[in-house]
Amino acid sequence: MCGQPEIALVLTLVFLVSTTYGKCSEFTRVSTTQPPGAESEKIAELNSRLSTLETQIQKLLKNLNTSLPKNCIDVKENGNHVTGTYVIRPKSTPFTVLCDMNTRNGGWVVFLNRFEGSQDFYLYWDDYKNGFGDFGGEFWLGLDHLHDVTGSEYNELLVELTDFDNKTVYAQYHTFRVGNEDESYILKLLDGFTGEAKDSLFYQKGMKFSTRDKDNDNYSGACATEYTGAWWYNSCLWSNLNGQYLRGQVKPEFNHKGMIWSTFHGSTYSLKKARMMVRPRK
Ligand SMILES: [Ca+2]
Repeated sequence: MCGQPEIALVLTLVFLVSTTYGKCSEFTRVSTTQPPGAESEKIAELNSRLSTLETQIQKLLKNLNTSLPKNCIDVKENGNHVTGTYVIRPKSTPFTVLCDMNTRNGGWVVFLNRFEGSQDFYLYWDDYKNGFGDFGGEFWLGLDHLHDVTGSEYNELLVELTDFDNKTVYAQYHTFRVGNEDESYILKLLDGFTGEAKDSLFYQKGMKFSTRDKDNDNYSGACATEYTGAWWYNSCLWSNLNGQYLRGQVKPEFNHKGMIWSTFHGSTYSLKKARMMVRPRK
């Protein structure tokens, strides 16, 4: 992972400093009972070494922060071509993401991954804000991180969908941006659609995010509870990729409640796999 050599070097320097501090304090204790002389020269030498080490640590920490990649494209351009978890820093705070380095030339931050139904997705605002699941299985990255990733540079969105015949289709958007929590993570930008999955997000464009405990939709009722998901509901939906994992064709009473993308198998077919991912636009 990028940055590990620097982290190791910092840790080594921290160890050296702590050792030096230890010597200093030990020596200070001795010097209180002995007259000054060669010992004071030793203290001055140690202080000088300590000062040099502190300067080096500050420099390394500064380099460590500025050298972190901002996104998975940067990770890839740093020579990491393997899909996996990496630390990125799109804004002020670094965090870990899963980078897909294979699909459509790679460099994608994956923010939704579902493929088996083991993870419960009918969760609450704070869960969707902070993220849940794990990168080795099914997960939602979290809306704060999604805002950080999409909040400044122009990003494209890729939606990958697979049915129970293992047919995979894509919906790709040239522009995608999600607002911050004060804006209820509004689906702020969504343009430039292409793909054989057809567009089932257009109806959600400009909508705020809603969860079972926070109704921000345009419907008199609450879409999130009525359709058992969490999404940028309008009044209510053409897609519901955080809906229930219902495995293929569902009974009419589960219409719109599954993991659906209406323009691919309609609203009564719950998909096998769904992934959503973003990367900066070239
Ligand atoms: Ca409502």
